[in-house]
Amino acid sequence: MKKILVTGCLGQIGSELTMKLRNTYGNDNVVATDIRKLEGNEVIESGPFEILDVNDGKAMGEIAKKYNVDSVIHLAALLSAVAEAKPVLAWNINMGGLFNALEVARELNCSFFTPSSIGAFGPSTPKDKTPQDTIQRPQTMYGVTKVSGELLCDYYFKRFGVDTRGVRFPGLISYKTLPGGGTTDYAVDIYYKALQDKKYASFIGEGTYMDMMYIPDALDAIVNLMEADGLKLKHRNAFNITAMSFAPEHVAAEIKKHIPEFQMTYDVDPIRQAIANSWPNSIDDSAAREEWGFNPKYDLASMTTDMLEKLRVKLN
Ligand code: AKB
Repeated sequence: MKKILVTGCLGQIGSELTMKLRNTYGNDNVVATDIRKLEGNEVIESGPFEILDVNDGKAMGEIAKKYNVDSVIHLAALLSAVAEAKPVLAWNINMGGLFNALEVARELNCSFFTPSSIGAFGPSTPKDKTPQDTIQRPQTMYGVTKVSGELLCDYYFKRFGVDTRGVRFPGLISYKTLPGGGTTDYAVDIYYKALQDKKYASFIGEGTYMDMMYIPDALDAIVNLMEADGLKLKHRNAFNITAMSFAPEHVAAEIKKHIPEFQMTYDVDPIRQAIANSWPNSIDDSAAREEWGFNPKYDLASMTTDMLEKLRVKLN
């Protein structure tokens, strides 16, 4: 990667990935785009930025040509709970945006990354140690767009030779930018509430296991996969990756080690609970480890220590 176009640069992944890429590849070599502009935001201030609606394929192509990009990292998408509330919009943004981004990559011969998700699995998928290659019959609009996206990226590689790559992200936990509209967001909210109110009502019920990952491991995964030797990749577009699997009570217990007075209760949201119930408890990421050396650093304990330390500074 030398000149990179990022879509959705102000989202949970984009806001941190853009800064990491600029530190690695140079500020001018990472073109950040988003549908909105946030004055004073470091992503907008530190390098090239363009307003872009990913449904406008022509505008995307023009920006890519203007900066002569050789890589596209397409992040703009709606997350699972919002997608369930607005399925038509989710289809249009998640599929239309991806199609436009793939077309730009094809036309300009760019390498390409876009994330899939554990949401690409469904209730008939094996729940524990979910294999890399398995049944994918999701029953959410988010899941439908994620499976379709995986297939579309495979198609662009096989049919047009576009160097498409991707991972199935678990829930991502970060302190800089809130995720907004996901099923796994409780695992971010809980840290804020623990520090602010010493209590949290979880919208996901006790005993509901989902895969999770701290954002530094997710960012490393993107860069390492993009820099990996393409000849060693057998799966390319939908690598299972995970760093930990836990239920709400486990993260609460870990937070209590730092904030003994913290209390968690439950106020389960039936829609997000149903989505969580249809996802795996834990996925098998051995293909990513074997094919490109995926190796996350953070577990629940080290992530909790770091999250609380960083958030304390941010909230003060
Ligand atoms: C969501 O909860 O929608 C996302 C995801 C796991 O894809 N965090």
